[in-house]
Amino acid sequence: MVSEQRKKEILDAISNAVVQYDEDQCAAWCKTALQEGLDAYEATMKGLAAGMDTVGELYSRQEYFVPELLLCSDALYAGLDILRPHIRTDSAVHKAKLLLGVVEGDIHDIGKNLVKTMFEAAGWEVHDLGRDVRLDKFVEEQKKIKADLVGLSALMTTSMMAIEKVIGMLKASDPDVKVLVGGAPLNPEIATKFGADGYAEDAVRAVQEAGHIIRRQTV
Ligand code: B1M
Repeated sequence: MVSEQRKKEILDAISNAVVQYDEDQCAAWCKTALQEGLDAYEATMKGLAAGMDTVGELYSRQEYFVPELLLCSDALYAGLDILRPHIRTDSAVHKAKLLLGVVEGDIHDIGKNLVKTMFEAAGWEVHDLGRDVRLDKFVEEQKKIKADLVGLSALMTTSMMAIEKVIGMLKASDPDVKVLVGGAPLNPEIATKFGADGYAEDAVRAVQEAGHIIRRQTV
């Protein structure tokens, strides 16, 4: 079993590689994490996602700009490619369908992709519409797929407003549709105000909350 000190060293190295937009180092440290027995999900959240939090702070302080953000994202994805296949699956979870996307006007998809990874790891069938998704596309696809849950993500206060609109459109088309929302500007109060059936602040809680929503529906 790896010591706490070594674990911290590896997680910090993964995080730093994201911040320094070093794809090779990021991939190499993620491989080290697996070789030394770290949990792949913990390495994703406390290494890769933690690095992206620091990047966000640098961006806010105008030390990093959009090109750096993109390079950091590339480094994060290089690491995620290594870790993703090792994120533990929960075969006990009911095989359900999720229709997922980032709403119109918003191209931030790193968080949505982590959410997708966690749902897939938990055994869900995920229909990923991508980012900057036209609002009527969610309604159109939901009619075809009849997913158990629609997941909406928004990362900006501006694009967040589209969530309320699309929930209205989805519920007008099918009053029984269930919607889960998430993304940095949202919180449980806003989610409720927008008419969502659930809110989650991160990818793991999203899967847990999805389970609660589905169970509430079937009892
Ligand atoms: Co931009 N960006 N960005 N950006 N960017 C933010 C969001 C911002 C807060 C930065 C800032 O000003 N401090 C700010 C928004 C301000 C606001 O709210 N109004 C901002 C801005 C302004 C912009 C541009 C307008 C900049 C410009 O062009 N001048 C532009 C937007 C263009 C557009 O969308 N139309 C822009 C562009 C970009 C890049 C393309 C360069 C890049 C995105 C790359 C990509 O996603 N492919 C980028 C990035 C990387 C960021 C920051 C730095 C990091 C976002 C991120 O990936 N976080 C961000 C600052 C920050 O967040 N500190 C910022 C890591 C990720 C793991 O976390 O996405 O929160 P997150 O996801 C979490 C949870 O939120 C949750 O789970 C995830 C995993 O745990 N979650 C869900 C997310 N979706 C969920 C759905 C669920 C449940 C949980 O259920 C369905």
